[in-house]
Amino acid sequence: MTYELILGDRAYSSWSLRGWLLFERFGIAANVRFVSFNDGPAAEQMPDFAPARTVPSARMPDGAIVSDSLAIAEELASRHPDAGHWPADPTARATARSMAAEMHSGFGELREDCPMNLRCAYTGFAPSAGVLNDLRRLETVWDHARDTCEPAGPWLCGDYSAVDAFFAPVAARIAGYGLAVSASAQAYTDAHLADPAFRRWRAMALVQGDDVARYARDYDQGTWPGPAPLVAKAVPDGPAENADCPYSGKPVTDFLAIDGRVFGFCNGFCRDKTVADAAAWPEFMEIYGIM
Ligand SMILES: N[C@@H](CCC(=O)N[C@@H](CS)C(=O)NCC(=O)O)C(=O)O
Repeated sequence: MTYELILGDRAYSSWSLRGWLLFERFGIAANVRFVSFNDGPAAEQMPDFAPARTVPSARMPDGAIVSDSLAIAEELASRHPDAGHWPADPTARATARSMAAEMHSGFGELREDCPMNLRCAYTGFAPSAGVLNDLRRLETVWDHARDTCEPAGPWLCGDYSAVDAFFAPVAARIAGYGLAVSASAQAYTDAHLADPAFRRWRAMALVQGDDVARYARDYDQGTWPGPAPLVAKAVPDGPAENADCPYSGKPVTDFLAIDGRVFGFCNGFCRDKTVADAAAWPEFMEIYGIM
Protein backbone atom coordinates (compact mmCIF):
# COMPACT_ATOMS: atom_id res chain seq x y z
CA MET A 1 0.00 0.00 0.00
CA THR A 2 1.15 3.53 -0.72
CA TYR A 3 0.12 7.04 0.27
CA GLU A 4 -3.17 8.46 -0.94
CA LEU A 5 -3.42 12.22 -1.20
CA ILE A 6 -6.59 14.20 -1.79
CA LEU A 7 -6.27 17.77 -3.07
CA GLY A 8 -8.40 20.70 -4.21
CA ASP A 9 -8.37 22.67 -7.48
CA ARG A 10 -4.76 23.35 -8.37
CA ALA A 11 -5.38 26.94 -9.45
CA TYR A 12 -6.89 27.98 -6.13
CA SER A 13 -6.10 25.57 -3.30
CA SER A 14 -3.04 26.97 -1.59
CA TRP A 15 -3.08 24.35 1.16
CA SER A 16 -3.21 21.64 -1.50
CA LEU A 17 -0.13 23.09 -3.20
CA ARG A 18 1.70 22.81 0.13
CA GLY A 19 0.51 19.24 0.62
CA TRP A 20 1.55 18.20 -2.88
CA LEU A 21 4.99 19.82 -2.57
CA LEU A 22 5.55 17.88 0.67
CA PHE A 23 5.41 14.71 -1.43
CA GLU A 24 6.65 15.86 -4.86
CA ARG A 25 9.58 17.96 -3.70
CA PHE A 26 10.86 15.23 -1.37
CA GLY A 27 10.56 12.27 -3.75
CA ILE A 28 7.66 10.52 -1.98
CA ALA A 29 5.12 8.84 -4.27
CA ALA A 30 1.39 9.15 -3.67
CA ASN A 31 -1.79 8.30 -5.50
CA VAL A 32 -3.42 11.70 -5.95
CA ARG A 33 -7.10 12.48 -6.37
CA PHE A 34 -8.96 15.79 -6.52
CA VAL A 35 -12.12 17.39 -5.20
CA SER A 36 -13.59 20.34 -7.12
CA PHE A 37 -14.57 23.53 -5.32
CA ASN A 38 -17.40 23.88 -7.87
CA ASP A 39 -18.94 20.64 -6.60
CA GLY A 40 -19.74 21.68 -3.05
CA PRO A 41 -17.92 21.25 0.25
CA ALA A 42 -14.74 19.22 0.15
CA ALA A 43 -15.98 17.04 3.02
CA GLU A 44 -18.88 15.75 0.91
CA GLN A 45 -16.51 14.70 -1.87
CA MET A 46 -14.24 12.63 0.33
CA PRO A 47 -16.38 10.45 2.61
CA ASP A 48 -13.76 7.71 2.37
CA PHE A 49 -11.30 10.11 4.07
CA ALA A 50 -13.62 10.79 7.05
CA PRO A 51 -13.25 12.46 9.47
CA ALA A 52 -11.16 14.73 7.19
CA ARG A 53 -13.07 17.80 6.00
CA THR A 54 -10.42 19.82 4.20
CA VAL A 55 -7.78 19.38 1.52
CA PRO A 56 -5.00 18.39 1.57
CA SER A 57 -5.69 15.19 3.43
CA ALA A 58 -3.59 12.06 3.21
CA ARG A 59 -4.03 8.41 4.02
CA MET A 60 -0.82 6.85 5.31
CA PRO A 61 0.15 3.37 4.08
CA ASP A 62 -1.06 1.94 7.42
CA GLY A 63 -4.46 3.61 6.94
CA ALA A 64 -4.07 6.62 9.27
CA ILE A 65 -5.90 9.72 8.03
CA VAL A 66 -3.87 12.93 8.31
CA SER A 67 -6.07 15.90 7.54
CA ASP A 68 -3.89 18.99 7.84
CA SER A 69 -0.90 20.25 5.88
CA LEU A 70 1.36 20.79 8.90
CA ALA A 71 0.49 17.36 10.27
CA ILE A 72 1.28 15.87 6.83
CA ALA A 73 4.70 17.57 6.95
CA GLU A 74 5.44 16.21 10.43
CA GLU A 75 4.19 12.73 9.65
CA LEU A 76 6.21 12.48 6.42
CA ALA A 77 9.27 13.80 8.25
CA SER A 78 8.85 11.06 10.88
CA ARG A 79 8.24 8.31 8.35
CA HIS A 80 10.98 9.43 5.93
CA PRO A 81 13.74 10.84 8.15
CA ASP A 82 16.20 11.02 5.24
CA ALA A 83 13.88 12.87 2.85
CA GLY A 84 14.88 16.29 4.20
CA HIS A 85 11.52 17.76 5.21
CA TRP A 86 13.30 19.57 8.04
CA PRO A 87 16.93 20.74 8.11
CA ALA A 88 19.33 18.44 9.96
CA ASP A 89 21.00 21.32 11.79
CA PRO A 90 19.08 21.93 15.06
CA THR A 91 19.07 25.73 14.79
CA ALA A 92 17.96 25.68 11.16
CA ARG A 93 15.36 23.03 11.98
CA ALA A 94 13.91 25.03 14.85
CA THR A 95 13.81 28.16 12.68
CA ALA A 96 12.10 26.29 9.83
CA ARG A 97 9.53 24.73 12.15
CA SER A 98 8.78 28.06 13.80
CA MET A 99 8.19 29.78 10.47
CA ALA A 100 6.10 26.98 8.99
CA ALA A 101 3.91 27.11 12.11
CA GLU A 102 3.55 30.89 11.83
CA MET A 103 2.57 30.53 8.18
CA HIS A 104 0.06 27.85 9.10
CA SER A 105 -1.67 30.01 11.70
CA GLY A 106 -0.96 33.56 10.51
CA PHE A 107 -0.92 36.07 7.68
CA GLY A 108 -4.71 36.20 7.75
CA GLU A 109 -5.15 39.52 5.92
CA LEU A 110 -2.94 38.43 3.03
CA ARG A 111 -4.77 35.12 2.79
CA GLU A 112 -8.19 36.78 2.97
CA ASP A 113 -7.58 39.65 0.55
CA CYS A 114 -5.35 37.80 -1.92
CA PRO A 115 -6.70 34.27 -2.44
CA MET A 116 -4.33 32.25 -4.59
CA ASN A 117 -5.31 32.18 -8.24
CA LEU A 118 -2.53 30.78 -10.40
CA ARG A 119 -4.38 31.72 -13.60
CA CYS A 120 -4.15 35.48 -12.99
CA ALA A 121 -1.46 38.12 -12.55
CA TYR A 122 -3.27 41.21 -11.29
CA THR A 123 -1.84 44.67 -11.80
CA GLY A 124 -4.63 46.75 -10.30
CA PHE A 125 -4.68 45.47 -6.70
CA ALA A 126 -4.24 48.03 -3.91
CA PRO A 127 -3.18 46.32 -0.67
CA SER A 128 -4.91 47.26 2.59
CA ALA A 129 -2.98 48.27 5.70
CA GLY A 130 -3.49 44.73 7.00
CA VAL A 131 -1.97 43.17 3.87
CA LEU A 132 0.96 45.59 4.03
CA ASN A 133 1.43 44.59 7.66
CA ASP A 134 1.56 40.92 6.69
CA LEU A 135 4.09 41.67 3.94
CA ARG A 136 6.37 43.52 6.39
CA ARG A 137 6.12 40.53 8.76
CA LEU A 138 7.08 38.17 5.92
CA GLU A 139 10.14 40.31 5.17
CA THR A 140 11.09 40.19 8.86
CA VAL A 141 10.82 36.43 9.27
CA TRP A 142 12.41 35.62 5.91
CA ASP A 143 15.37 37.89 6.68
CA HIS A 144 15.58 36.33 10.14
CA ALA A 145 15.84 32.88 8.54
CA ARG A 146 18.65 34.06 6.27
CA ASP A 147 20.55 35.65 9.15
CA THR A 148 20.06 32.63 11.40
CA CYS A 149 20.63 29.81 8.92
CA GLU A 150 22.97 31.52 6.43
CA PRO A 151 21.78 29.34 3.55
CA ALA A 152 24.07 28.96 0.55
CA GLY A 153 21.12 28.94 -1.87
CA PRO A 154 17.79 30.69 -2.26
CA TRP A 155 15.79 28.71 0.32
CA LEU A 156 15.13 29.90 3.85
CA CYS A 157 16.96 27.42 6.06
CA GLY A 158 19.46 25.61 3.82
CA ASP A 159 18.24 23.12 1.22
CA TYR A 160 14.58 23.33 0.22
CA SER A 161 12.61 22.14 3.25
CA ALA A 162 9.02 21.99 4.44
CA VAL A 163 9.08 25.65 5.44
CA ASP A 164 9.66 26.56 1.79
CA ALA A 165 6.70 24.38 0.76
CA PHE A 166 4.62 26.34 3.27
CA PHE A 167 5.65 29.67 1.77
CA ALA A 168 5.28 28.64 -1.91
CA PRO A 169 1.64 29.84 -2.09
CA VAL A 170 2.69 33.10 -0.43
CA ALA A 171 5.14 33.62 -3.27
CA ALA A 172 2.26 32.89 -5.66
CA ARG A 173 0.19 35.61 -3.98
CA ILE A 174 3.02 38.16 -4.11
CA ALA A 175 3.41 37.36 -7.82
CA GLY A 176 -0.27 37.11 -8.62
CA TYR A 177 -1.31 40.35 -6.93
CA GLY A 178 1.80 42.35 -7.89
CA LEU A 179 2.69 42.99 -4.25
CA ALA A 180 5.78 45.13 -3.62
CA VAL A 181 8.27 43.54 -1.23
CA SER A 182 11.91 44.08 -0.25
CA ALA A 183 14.71 42.93 -2.58
CA SER A 184 15.46 39.87 -0.42
CA ALA A 185 11.78 38.90 -0.22
CA GLN A 186 11.47 39.37 -3.98
CA ALA A 187 14.51 37.12 -4.54
CA TYR A 188 12.89 34.43 -2.38
CA THR A 189 9.61 34.85 -4.27
CA ASP A 190 11.44 34.53 -7.59
CA ALA A 191 13.11 31.31 -6.41
CA HIS A 192 9.65 29.79 -5.89
CA LEU A 193 8.40 31.01 -9.27
CA ALA A 194 11.41 29.37 -10.94
CA ASP A 195 11.25 26.13 -8.95
CA PRO A 196 10.43 23.30 -11.40
CA ALA A 197 8.01 21.58 -8.99
CA PHE A 198 6.08 24.83 -8.47
CA ARG A 199 6.10 25.37 -12.23
CA ARG A 200 4.73 21.87 -12.86
CA TRP A 201 1.87 22.48 -10.43
CA ARG A 202 1.08 25.82 -12.07
CA ALA A 203 1.31 24.35 -15.58
CA MET A 204 -1.27 21.73 -14.59
CA ALA A 205 -3.39 24.43 -12.89
CA LEU A 206 -3.48 26.38 -16.14
CA VAL A 207 -4.81 23.53 -18.25
CA GLN A 208 -6.96 21.37 -15.96
CA GLY A 209 -9.85 22.20 -13.65
CA ASP A 210 -12.84 24.50 -13.75
CA ASP A 211 -12.77 28.24 -13.23
CA VAL A 212 -14.25 28.81 -9.76
CA ALA A 213 -16.24 32.04 -9.70
CA ARG A 214 -15.65 32.91 -6.05
CA TYR A 215 -11.93 33.31 -6.68
CA ALA A 216 -12.38 35.75 -9.58
CA ARG A 217 -11.42 39.40 -8.97
CA ASP A 218 -12.04 42.42 -11.18
CA TYR A 219 -8.54 43.91 -11.09
CA ASP A 220 -6.59 44.67 -14.25
CA GLN A 221 -4.30 41.86 -15.33
CA GLY A 222 -0.79 41.57 -16.74
CA THR A 223 1.75 38.85 -17.45
CA TRP A 224 2.74 36.22 -14.87
CA PRO A 225 6.11 37.38 -13.50
CA GLY A 226 7.73 33.92 -13.39
CA PRO A 227 10.09 32.53 -16.06
CA ALA A 228 8.58 32.82 -19.54
CA PRO A 229 7.61 29.39 -20.89
CA LEU A 230 9.19 28.05 -24.06
CA VAL A 231 6.96 28.87 -27.02
CA ALA A 232 4.95 25.74 -27.77
CA LYS A 233 1.49 25.01 -29.18
CA ALA A 234 -0.86 22.08 -29.58
CA VAL A 235 -1.09 20.73 -33.13
CA PRO A 236 -3.64 18.25 -34.48
CA ASP A 237 -1.30 15.73 -36.09
CA GLY A 238 2.09 14.08 -36.03
CA PRO A 239 4.28 12.51 -37.01
CA ALA A 240 6.21 13.09 -33.79
CA GLU A 241 9.90 12.61 -33.17
CA ASN A 242 9.03 10.28 -30.27
CA ALA A 243 6.87 7.14 -30.51
CA ASP A 244 6.12 6.91 -26.77
CA CYS A 245 4.80 9.46 -24.28
CA PRO A 246 7.67 10.85 -22.17
CA TYR A 247 5.52 10.50 -19.03
CA SER A 248 3.71 7.17 -19.38
CA GLY A 249 5.67 5.33 -22.08
CA LYS A 250 2.38 4.68 -23.93
CA PRO A 251 2.00 5.28 -27.70
CA VAL A 252 1.51 8.93 -28.65
CA THR A 253 -1.89 10.28 -29.73
CA ASP A 254 -1.70 14.04 -28.97
CA PHE A 255 0.90 16.43 -30.37
CA LEU A 256 2.67 19.74 -29.78
CA ALA A 257 4.98 21.84 -31.90
CA ILE A 258 7.98 23.54 -30.37
CA ASP A 259 10.90 25.16 -32.10
CA GLY A 260 9.76 23.75 -35.47
CA ARG A 261 9.70 20.19 -34.07
CA VAL A 262 6.74 17.94 -33.18
CA PHE A 263 6.50 15.74 -30.07
CA GLY A 264 3.75 13.38 -29.00
CA PHE A 265 1.97 12.42 -25.77
CA CYS A 266 -0.48 9.73 -24.69
CA ASN A 267 -3.35 12.10 -23.89
CA GLY A 268 -4.42 15.74 -24.09
CA PHE A 269 -3.50 16.54 -20.50
CA CYS A 270 0.10 15.30 -20.90
CA ARG A 271 0.35 17.44 -24.02
CA ASP A 272 -1.33 20.54 -22.59
CA LYS A 273 0.68 20.66 -19.34
CA THR A 274 3.80 20.53 -21.51
CA VAL A 275 2.57 23.30 -23.79
CA ALA A 276 1.94 25.40 -20.66
CA ASP A 277 5.54 25.20 -19.41
CA ALA A 278 7.70 22.68 -21.26
CA ALA A 279 10.91 23.42 -19.33
CA ALA A 280 9.28 22.39 -16.04
CA TRP A 281 9.06 18.74 -17.14
CA PRO A 282 12.37 16.84 -17.00
CA GLU A 283 10.94 13.84 -18.88
CA PHE A 284 10.01 16.10 -21.79
CA MET A 285 13.22 18.11 -21.68
CA GLU A 286 15.18 14.87 -21.91
CA ILE A 287 13.62 13.99 -25.26
CA TYR A 288 13.75 17.63 -26.35
CA GLY A 289 17.45 17.34 -25.66
CA ILE A 290 18.39 20.54 -23.89
CA MET A 291 18.41 19.49 -20.25
N1 LIG B 1 -5.50 23.82 8.33
C1 LIG B 1 -5.75 23.14 7.07
C2 LIG B 1 -6.50 24.08 6.15
C3 LIG B 1 -6.94 23.39 4.87
C4 LIG B 1 -8.05 24.16 4.16
O1 LIG B 1 -8.66 25.08 4.70
N2 LIG B 1 -8.31 23.75 2.93
C5 LIG B 1 -9.40 24.32 2.17
C6 LIG B 1 -9.04 24.47 0.71
S1 LIG B 1 -7.56 25.41 0.41
C7 LIG B 1 -10.61 23.41 2.21
O2 LIG B 1 -10.47 22.20 2.12
N3 LIG B 1 -11.82 23.97 2.38
C8 LIG B 1 -13.01 23.17 2.48
C9 LIG B 1 -13.96 23.38 1.36
O3 LIG B 1 -13.70 24.19 0.46
O4 LIG B 1 -15.02 22.73 1.38
C10 LIG B 1 -4.42 22.68 6.48
O5 LIG B 1 -3.38 23.21 6.87
O6 LIG B 1 -4.39 21.74 5.66
